[in-house]
Order: sequence, then structure tokens, then C-alpha cells
Amino acid sequence: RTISLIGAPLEEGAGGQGCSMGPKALRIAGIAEALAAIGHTVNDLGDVTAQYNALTLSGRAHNVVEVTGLARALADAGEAALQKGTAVYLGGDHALSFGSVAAALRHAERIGKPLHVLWLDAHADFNTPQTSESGNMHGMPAAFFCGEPGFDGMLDCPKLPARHFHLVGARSIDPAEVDLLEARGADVNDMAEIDEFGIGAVLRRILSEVEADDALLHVSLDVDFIEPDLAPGVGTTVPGGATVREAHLVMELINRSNRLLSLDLVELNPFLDDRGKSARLMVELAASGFGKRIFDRPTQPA
Ligand code: DIR
Ligand code: MN
Ligand code: MN
Ligand code: MN
Repeated sequence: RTISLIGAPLEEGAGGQGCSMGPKALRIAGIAEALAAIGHTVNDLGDVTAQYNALTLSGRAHNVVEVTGLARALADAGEAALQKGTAVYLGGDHALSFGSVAAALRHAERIGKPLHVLWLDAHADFNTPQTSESGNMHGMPAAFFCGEPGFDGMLDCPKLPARHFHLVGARSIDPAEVDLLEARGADVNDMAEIDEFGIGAVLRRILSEVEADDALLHVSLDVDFIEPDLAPGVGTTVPGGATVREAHLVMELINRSNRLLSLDLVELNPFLDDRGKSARLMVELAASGFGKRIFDRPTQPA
């Protein structure tokens, strides 16, 4: 496969600073080398440059101009990259997914296939400027691409049917988000379901829906999907996350499905990380998603 790496040094969507250093940390942790070692052709396109234009939204939404500027540039760069193969977006806070999912939706429409989105996250990111308590736009991208109102003028793309939005790992959802997710029929899989049925069963059910639809799959991996002790480099930790083993299994099942169109690696905050631990884990998880197997992992010194 041909994989384009696209850096999205966005931090204005998050509540604190630091995610703008994420793309650099993922590169230092060896994202390009890890994917090339599996046998893929990897092109690092560098970081996108935001295109700023005046824009205001009504309600509560901080840094709309910065988020929109980055998202528009990313949607265009991503759309071009998807014509050549797969895209991996190096975040950057989760508001970059306004752009990465827009690119996936445009591409899927062009080739006449449905899109499904797998959201691996402690949060639902299903707020709108009307419902958000924080005003942080990294908590809003899913509401945007599922067609909720309140984002007029940001960027153009087809809408994702909410039943194609598969949230896995959620354990911190605002009351207004719960109401919206239920009303729209989104596929919410919280940690209780993972504990009860196992993450393999949850993923297999989702991937069988993707297969039945003959659809493409966009995966968005938020660092806070993982248990905080195992991945401390993120500003929005919530206890009770996925283990390293569960996260690898998710990525291995995604690889086996052969449906992966694009992947977001988001919310890595190197300022909060522990000696590159979270950055390295994100790189290893991405490699699993692109076919690295346990047999390919040399023994690491302790
Ligand atoms: C909260 C937290 N739902 C918000 N969201 C976070 O600000 O909208 N998303 N942290 O990553
Ligand atoms: Mn998120
Ligand atoms: Mn999150
Ligand atoms: Mn369908």
C-alpha cells in the first residue's frame, strides 16, 4: 500500500496547549519507519499550513478561525492523498477530524462507496456550539460530520449517517451528547460493553457491518482511549481505558478487515508525556493497523 503521512499541528481545538508538538513526536517515535518496515510505501507530506478566513459561529466555540483554517487545508490535502492510497493524519488535537473525515467523506462519495467511522475515544466528541459546556472544538467533530446544525461556513462535505458512527471506549459523555447520540441512532459502545462481551466481539460486530455495506473505514484513535497510566501524554485522561493488549487487538482486527481508508492519531500532547511512552505506543498501534504482527516484534530490552 501507499501511505501518506500528513501532519496536522493543531492545538486550538483543545483546552490546553501542547498538541501542536504531536506530529513531531510521532515522527521522532518512528511512524514512517514503522510503516515502511511492514513493506508499505510511505510518503511524509509534512505538516499542512492552515488557511485562515474570518468566520464566527453562534454559541460556544473557541478558536473557530484556527480550527477551520487547519481543517480546510487538511481536507484538501487528505482528499488528494486518498486518490493515491491511504492517509495517516499526525495530530494535533481531535478537531483535526473536521478535516480528515471531510476528506474521507468526499473520497467515498467520489468512488461511490459508503463510509463508516470508528471513533476510539473516552469521549463522544458529539457536542455542537449550542450544547458544548467547554467550548472546546475537539469535543465537536463527530457532531459536525454527522450533520448536526451549528457549523455553517466551516467546510463542505457529504454527511455521515449517524448509524455509521461507531464509538468505542466511551466513558465520559456529556448529558446533551447522550441525548443527541440516542436521537440520531449512533452506535455507542461504552467500556461496560467491552468488559462484558470483550473488545474483540465488539469490533467484529462493527467490522461485519462495514463489510455488509461494502464500505470504506476511517479510524480515529484518541490517545485517551487508552488507560492513562499506559498513555499519559494527553490532556483529557479518564480512568478505565483500554489496555495495550485491547488496543492492539482493535488495530489488528482493523487490519484484517482490509477496509482501512484513513487513520487519525490524535490528542498526543508531548508536553505531558513520559519520555515518549505515549508517542511510541501510538506508533506501535498504527503499525498493528497496517499489518504488523506479533511475529514481527523483536524482543525489546526491559
Ligand atoms: C467534553 C470533553 N465533552 C467537551 N471532551 C473531550 O469539552 O466537549 N474530548 N475532552 O476529547
Ligand atoms: Mn477525542
Ligand atoms: Mn477524548
Ligand atoms: Mn449502512
